[in-house]
Amino acid sequence: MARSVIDPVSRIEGHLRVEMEVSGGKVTDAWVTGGLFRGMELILQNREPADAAMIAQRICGVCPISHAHAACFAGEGAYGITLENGARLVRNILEGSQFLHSHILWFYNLTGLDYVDPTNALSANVADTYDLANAAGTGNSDFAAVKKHLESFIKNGQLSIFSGNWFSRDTFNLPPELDLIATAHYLEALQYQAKASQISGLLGGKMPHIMTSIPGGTTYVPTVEKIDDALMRAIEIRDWVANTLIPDTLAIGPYYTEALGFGKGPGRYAAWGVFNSPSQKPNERYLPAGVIDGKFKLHDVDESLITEYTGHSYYKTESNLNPRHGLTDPEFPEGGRDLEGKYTWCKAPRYDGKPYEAGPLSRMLVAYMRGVPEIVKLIDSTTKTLGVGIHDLESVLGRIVARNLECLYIANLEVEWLTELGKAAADPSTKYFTEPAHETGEGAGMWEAPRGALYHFERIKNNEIQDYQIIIPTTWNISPRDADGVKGPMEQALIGCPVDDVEKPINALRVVHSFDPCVACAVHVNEPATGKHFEVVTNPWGVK
Ligand code: NFE
Repeated sequence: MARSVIDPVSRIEGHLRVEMEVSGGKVTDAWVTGGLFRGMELILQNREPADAAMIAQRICGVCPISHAHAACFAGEGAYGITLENGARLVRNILEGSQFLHSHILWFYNLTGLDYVDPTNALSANVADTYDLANAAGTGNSDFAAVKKHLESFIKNGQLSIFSGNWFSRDTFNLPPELDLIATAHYLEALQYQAKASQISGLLGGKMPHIMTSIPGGTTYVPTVEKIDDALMRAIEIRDWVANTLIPDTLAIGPYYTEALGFGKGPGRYAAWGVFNSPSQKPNERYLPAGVIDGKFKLHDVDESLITEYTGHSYYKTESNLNPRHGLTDPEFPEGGRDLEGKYTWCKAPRYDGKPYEAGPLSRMLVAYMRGVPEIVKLIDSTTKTLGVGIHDLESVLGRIVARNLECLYIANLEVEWLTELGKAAADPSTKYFTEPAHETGEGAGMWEAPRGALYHFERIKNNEIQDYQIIIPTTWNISPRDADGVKGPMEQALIGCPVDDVEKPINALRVVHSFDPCVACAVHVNEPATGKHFEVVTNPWGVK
């Protein structure tokens, strides 16, 4: 038995520590620790719902739009109103542009380097690289120029993020030509992320942290010129995702089929649904709401079944409260971090008392089981091409396939929504805002961020926030054990993961990155009035 630790996990946002027991070349136990300290919900006390839509976005620079929208939906629930169609479209487009940025970033720049070795690209034959790109149906680049740049980076010792770190050559499987293609597209991906954020900026005023989504609708007034600017970018992104990101996924996947064999989480999937259709019903969203239980049966979402356990987290708060009655009361334990006791700032959300995975795999499986035609087509054709079944997607490679297919689905929709908004903008009867029906009430915004199911709840009195609670996607995935000792989804997914070298647990990193964790989002601690807890967090592991 040996101990393997990844701390900090790099290429994510925030500070995450993964500690594993390894026996016989496999992970036999795992503890996932969120090590970041944050304050948010108390900041929202006594403010207006419109403030929450602005302030809550500051949780994260990667998924601020989802927080704006979940806060808006919570506010609209409290106000007793639903969105006008113009506002529905603007929100879908803003949310879509953020998803596209996030998904492209994740595949190429965050998890890509777990599979692609840019240094190996130096051995590529450029002519063969063009042949391979054409055979794979993926985008051509100036492969000779990229190779030359790589050579000069390496010669000058400037490899930086591309340096091999602790991953030796035998942990990578791609031929040099495919490494060169993927490295060229790594660089191209940066431009397409920028285009996606430009769409967010055009409709949202700026990015990150948009200015135009407020409870009741949007303050954005569509004009033909701005919609054309956004549409041009959306078409470029759609074409690049279809003709580069998807063929790259299908070209790289077969070299890592072993990643189909590990990384399964709890086998339960939750999605609150995202991108409203005209009905605005969660089950009819473009990515609908639903939960899949341990027997792979689909159910409607029941908010009352959500609870948060805190026995292994740095809180005094009572356990198993529904977030409508949730409290957050941080307390770092005297003895420091303890794997038998409290070992993370992350609470343990449970649905019907059980851990559930959140994220694109959950959304795509729910959409598939709800029979969304485009999703059924995408999943069936991809599993056929890869020669796998639907349950093989419950794996590391499955999460990659699910996120990238979802990226294509959203890229197509983004173009459709912008085209629709262009028509709506030309119609003077289109409405973008609804006044509150009342100013005392409560509402939950159950929505999705790129990383999964997102929940904001607020209770207001005379337009003033009395209570606010947030449960964020990564909190579901990196949650610790619960009262029954049942591990969180990422902890479960790590069990059985092959680790040949405890000092270089590349497959464990692949598991972790497959969830695209964001600890800035996941860990939420209310700042106590005294500020006392800042002292303890300077030494969060209790290291002497
Ligand atoms: Ni900081 Fe976030 C997303 C949210 S965390 S990125 O997506 O909410 O899971």
